[in-house]
Amino acid sequence: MWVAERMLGERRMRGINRFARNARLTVVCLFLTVLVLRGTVGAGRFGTPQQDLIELRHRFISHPQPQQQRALAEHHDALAKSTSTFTSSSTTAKDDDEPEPQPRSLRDPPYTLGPKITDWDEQRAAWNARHPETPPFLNDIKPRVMLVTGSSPKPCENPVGDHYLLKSIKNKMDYCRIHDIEVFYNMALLDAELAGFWAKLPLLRALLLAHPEVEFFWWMDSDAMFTDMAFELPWERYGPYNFVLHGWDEMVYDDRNWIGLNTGSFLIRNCQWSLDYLDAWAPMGPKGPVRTEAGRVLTKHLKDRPVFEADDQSAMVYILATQREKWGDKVYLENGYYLHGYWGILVDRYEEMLENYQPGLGDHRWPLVTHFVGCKPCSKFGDYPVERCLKQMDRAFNFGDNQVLHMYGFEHKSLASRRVKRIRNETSNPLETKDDYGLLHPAFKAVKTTAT
Ligand SMILES: [Mn+2]
Repeated sequence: MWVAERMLGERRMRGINRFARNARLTVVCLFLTVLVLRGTVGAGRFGTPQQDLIELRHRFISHPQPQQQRALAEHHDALAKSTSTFTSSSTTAKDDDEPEPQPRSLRDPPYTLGPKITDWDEQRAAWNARHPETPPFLNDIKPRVMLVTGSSPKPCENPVGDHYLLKSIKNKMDYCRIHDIEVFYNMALLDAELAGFWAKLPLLRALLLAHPEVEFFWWMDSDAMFTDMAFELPWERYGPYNFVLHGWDEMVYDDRNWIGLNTGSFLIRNCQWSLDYLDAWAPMGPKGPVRTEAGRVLTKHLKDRPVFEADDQSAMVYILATQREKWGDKVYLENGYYLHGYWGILVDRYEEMLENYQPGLGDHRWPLVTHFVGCKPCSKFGDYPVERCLKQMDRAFNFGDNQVLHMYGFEHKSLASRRVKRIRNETSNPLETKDDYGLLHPAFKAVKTTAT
C-alpha cells in the first residue's frame, strides 16, 4: 500500500515536471508566434507589410540568421497573399497601390536570389534518372528548351503597346511550335527589388529549379521578334557552354564596351554553374541606392556607358571582363548569326533580303531575331519616336509572319500591310503541295529519343 502510494507520488511528480516543461515550451512558441504575427497585425494597423518586413529584417540583422530571416519573410508574404485573396477586387486594387517598401541600403546585406544551392547537378541528375519520360535531350544534340519571355503585370501606359505585346508573343509561339520549344510567359513580378530589366533573374532561377527536365532556357525580351522561322540554333556548338549570348570577345574582354554583348536574347543551361552565375549577377540589381551606386561603378569601368542605374547587360559585361578566368570558359559569345539583331541595321533591308535570300540563314542575310532595343511601345517615352518603332515592328512581324502564312498558302500584301493574299491555288491534293521552307514538318522537330 505504502509502496503503491510512493509510486503514485513519483508518477505525479514526473507528471508535474513534464507539465512544467511543456508549459515552458508553449510560452516560447507563443512568444515566437506573436513575434511573427506582429508583422501582419501591425501591418494592417500601422504600416505596410513591407515596412514591417524591413523592421523585422533589421531586428534580425543584430543576430544574422539568413535562413530563418528568409523563412520569416516568406511566411509573412504567404500570410499577406492569403488574406488578399479573400478581399474584394477594390481592396486588391488598393493593395497594388500600397507605398513602395523602403529600399535596401548600401549597409544592408547584399541581395541574394534564395537559399544557396551547391549540389544542383546531383539533384537534377537524380531527378532525371527517375523520370526517363522527359529526357533533357530530345536527340543526340537537340536539348529540351523552354523560351521564357514576359511583360509587366499592368496594362501598357500607351494602350496600343498591348497589341504589340500580343503580336510579339504570337510571333514567338509560331517559332517555338515549329522548333519544338516550350514557352513560358511571365506577367508576375516575382521579386519587387528586382523590377525592370533585372526581373528575368529570379524568374529564370525559379524556372530552372522547377524544371530539371529542361536543359536550356532561352530568355527573350518582349521587344524582340523572330524574323527567321526556319533557322534552328546550332546546338552542337554549345555542348561545352552554359551561357550563350550575342556578342564579341574583343568588345567585352578587351574594350569592356557595355554593348559588347546583349542580354535581350540568350541561352542559359540548367546546371549548378548557372545558379552560381545568377548569384554573382544579382547583387547589383536591387532597386534604390544599390542599383544607383552600382550604375556609377559600371559607367566608370565600362566603355561608352551613359550615366544611369545598373542594368543586367552592363553588369554581365563587367563580371565577364573583371572575372574572365572564373566564368569566361563557359560563356559563348555568338556572332555567327543574329541571336539578337539590332533593328536599326536590319529593318530597312527586309525587301533586299526577300529579293536575294531565303529563310534559314539566321545572319545578316536573313536575321533570326530583330530586337527593338530602345523602343518602348508599352510606355509613353522611349529612345526613339513611337511611330517609327511601331511601323518597323509591324514590318518585322509581317516579315516573320509571311514565313508562317506561307505554310498555309498566304502572305501579307506588303510588309506594311495587315491584309493577306493567296500565294497559290487551292488544290484537291493538298498534301502534294511543296513545303518551300520546310517548316510544316521540319526534320529538326522529329523526336528521336535514344532508346533506354
Ligand atoms: Mn529589349
